Amino acid sequence: MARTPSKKPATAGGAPRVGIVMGSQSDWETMRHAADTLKKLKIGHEVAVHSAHRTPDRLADWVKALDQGGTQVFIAGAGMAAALPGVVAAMTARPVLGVPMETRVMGGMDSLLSMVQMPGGIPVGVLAVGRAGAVNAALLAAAILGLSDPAVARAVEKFRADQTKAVPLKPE
Ligand code: RP5
Repeated sequence: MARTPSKKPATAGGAPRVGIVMGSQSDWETMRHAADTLKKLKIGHEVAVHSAHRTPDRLADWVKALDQGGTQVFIAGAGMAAALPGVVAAMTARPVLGVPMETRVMGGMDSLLSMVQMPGGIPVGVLAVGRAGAVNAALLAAAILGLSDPAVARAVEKFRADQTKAVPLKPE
């Protein structure tokens, strides 16, 4: 699993502040936008591929290690049956944000509905299907961290202000 360098310190336990996991290498094209957004905000994070179905034991070891190390938010991207975020949420009480992947058969509606239909008691915050969801999962993770870290809150505010400035008045 690749650790992404960041100027922000890791947690006291040495774990990254945000853990990003995806069910397959094929999800990376979408999930890289979550990692890129955290990088822009200088938030330490770790990226990994673990599948709820294909590598359940490896997934459990990863979630437990990060949870015990103090990782504050998890982002999980998956498609089709899309059990990954729910399984992560079953193993940690930290906030879990889910990103449904676009799929060939149902355009991502399958991933979205699978992900959002969690039984009461084990919440997953589900974002939009695809790239917008990946970006927003990172921004929401940053907003959560920003509640107790003013530097992260300022970084989120700057991101938003820069985004506003970049919207042209007329189409170019
Ligand atoms: C899910 O199945 C993954 O999250 C991925 O979106 C989907 C298809 O996986 P691959 O067959 O492309 O590996 O578990």
